[in-house]
Amino acid sequence: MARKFSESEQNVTPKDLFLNRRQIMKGFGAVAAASALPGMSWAAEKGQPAPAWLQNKVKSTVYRSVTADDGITDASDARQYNNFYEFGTSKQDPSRYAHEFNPYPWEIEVTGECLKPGKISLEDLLSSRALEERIYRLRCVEAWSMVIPWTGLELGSVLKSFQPTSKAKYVAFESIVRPSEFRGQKSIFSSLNWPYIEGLRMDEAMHPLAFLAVGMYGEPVPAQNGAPIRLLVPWKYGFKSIKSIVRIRFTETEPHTTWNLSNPSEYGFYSIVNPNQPHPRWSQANERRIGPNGDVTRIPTQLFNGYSEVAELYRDMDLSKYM
Ligand SMILES: Nc1nc2c(c(=O)[nH]1)N[C@H]1C(S)=C(S)[C@@H](COP(=O)(O)O)O[C@H]1N2
Ligand SMILES: [Mo]
Repeated sequence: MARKFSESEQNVTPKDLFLNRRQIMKGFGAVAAASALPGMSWAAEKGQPAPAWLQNKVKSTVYRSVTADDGITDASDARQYNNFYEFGTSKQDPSRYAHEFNPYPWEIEVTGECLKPGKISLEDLLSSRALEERIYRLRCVEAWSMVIPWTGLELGSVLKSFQPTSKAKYVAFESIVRPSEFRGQKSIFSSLNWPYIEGLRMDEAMHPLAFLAVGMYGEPVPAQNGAPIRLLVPWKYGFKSIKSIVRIRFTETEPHTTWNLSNPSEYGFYSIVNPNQPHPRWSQANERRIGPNGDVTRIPTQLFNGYSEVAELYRDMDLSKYM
């Protein structure tokens, strides 16, 4: 099921060439080929099909950037072993109940410290923008990880278009609340408070690695992975990578975030992947990598999940103090 990349495809755009990517990316027609592979119709089989314009947009991505050297996780694993508490707390709940969520059409509301607040449809947000592909490691705070190819946009370029003011020191993101489609939001024993909220400091959000994905494995993001648009902050624990975003809010003060509110001593605002900073209940030194062909190996966890170029963001911070 996983997309197979040729040796040359995997090697042409290593992560350290990232900042040069606009020069090197021309001419990689790799993604178009993905749509021809079998097993690519998951969204149609298991969830609500994405509208044609979105399928075409994702499939028309013609260049690639920021690859991980690591082998790519099978699409079937990335789509069936998930955390999305709106659907339930087990890893299987999101794919099992994905079909109950209909994300289309979609709108995002932008509020707070910016000159261009308002509502924007997903279609308008994407219409004037070219998508790119990023292959990112995703490291969950629970100490498992995957390597997933995403299609989408640099977060910073999207945020800039709303013209944040000088007062915008942080940006918060909110996920959808729709109990009629998310059984995890219906439960009286609700696991978390809704909406799921996450946030970044503005300079983190503007870092070129911060990404908004609308596609995964060359297809629109399936419901269980956060359709139709979700965040990826690959140097932070997975819970920062909020799914199914309906609201973006620019703020002057640090926003309250869901996991931090639910358990402040275990989940901080920064949540940087750090093998030297154990979780209060377990070590973060290693992770279970769910790799190609479903093979699971135990590998050492890297500081910043290996994305050391973000270190400059935290130059003046003692990372052992800021969880
Ligand atoms: N709205 C929302 N976003 C969420 C979550 C969630 O429960 N709800 N879980 C987070 C966690 S803990 C992880 S590890 C990743 C998992 O993403 P994946 O299922 O696409 O691999 O999504 C994150 N985003
Ligand atoms: Mo996670």
